[in-house]
Amino acid sequence: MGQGTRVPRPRPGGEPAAAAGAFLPGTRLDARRLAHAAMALDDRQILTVLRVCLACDETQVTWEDVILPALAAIGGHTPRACGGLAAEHLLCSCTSAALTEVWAGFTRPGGQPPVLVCAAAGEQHTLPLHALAASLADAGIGCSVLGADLPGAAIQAAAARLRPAAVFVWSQTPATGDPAALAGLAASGLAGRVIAGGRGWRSAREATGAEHVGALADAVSAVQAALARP
Ligand code: B12
Repeated sequence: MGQGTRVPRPRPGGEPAAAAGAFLPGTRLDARRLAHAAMALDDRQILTVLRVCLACDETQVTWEDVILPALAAIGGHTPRACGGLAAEHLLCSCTSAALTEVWAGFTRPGGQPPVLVCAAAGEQHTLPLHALAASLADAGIGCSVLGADLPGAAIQAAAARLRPAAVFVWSQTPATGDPAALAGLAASGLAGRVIAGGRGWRSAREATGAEHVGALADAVSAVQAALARP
């Protein structure tokens, strides 16, 4: 997709509106369909549910109303010995793929400074990065997703090359929420606005020079604010 805000795309496979409407995008029914498809290890069905939801609603709606409940159901309550681990991994890989379809098809508008999105050193939880990148595409903002497990020095090196307006760093658990990495990045002056997201930064909220955001919409707003800064 080119520049400008993202518009809902045609339903995959050109399926009849009535059949696609049975998914009721934006409702908990989609979350249940997603969780059931994951438990059945049915990757086609997982992708279909996700693609229809993402085509009909903004990413934030699909993320919060469909994907997060399904992740909580699969990742939180299913005994891993009963196949839950494979279901969780399949759900994650399909979710990454579907969200990537949204952001990878979007070209950064000419004149927009770079925005970097990555996970902290040791961090393998990357779904929020894809959710943010897709939401930024919805808002007409392009970004580079640097992915999982990025040491502070590597983030700084990327920032030195690209001189982004903002760098978003995700930490899911305290094991990867090292305040020194955030502080070093902010102090380098290379990263523009440093935005920290995820539960892992809970113990690192003070004196890092980073802005902490608690929700997807807040992360999008923080990036927008960074881009609006002269
Ligand atoms: C998917 C998943 C994985 C996948 C990740 C795949 C991927 N590509 O991302 C894999 C299998 C790799 C994985 C690995 C591990 N995981 Co894991 N994982 C999960 C799971 C199911 C979902 C995580 C997720 O993406 N949640 C979505 C996030 C965003 O939800 P949230 O944190 O609730 O979000 C809150 C806010 O952050 C905010 N928010 C929501 N969305 C967004 C988006 C943005 C941009 C922002 C700013 C905010 C925001 O709102 C929410 C409410 O406040 C959770 C359990 C669960 N139900 O959450 C466990 C969980 C996070 N994992 C856990 C663990 C222990 C691990 C492993 C250590 C397991 C192991 N023994 O190997 C490893 C660690 C790997 C590593 N080094 O990072 C624990 C963490 C416990 C802790 N507090 O430390 C959890 C909670 C499971 C559990 N109950 O024990 N995991």
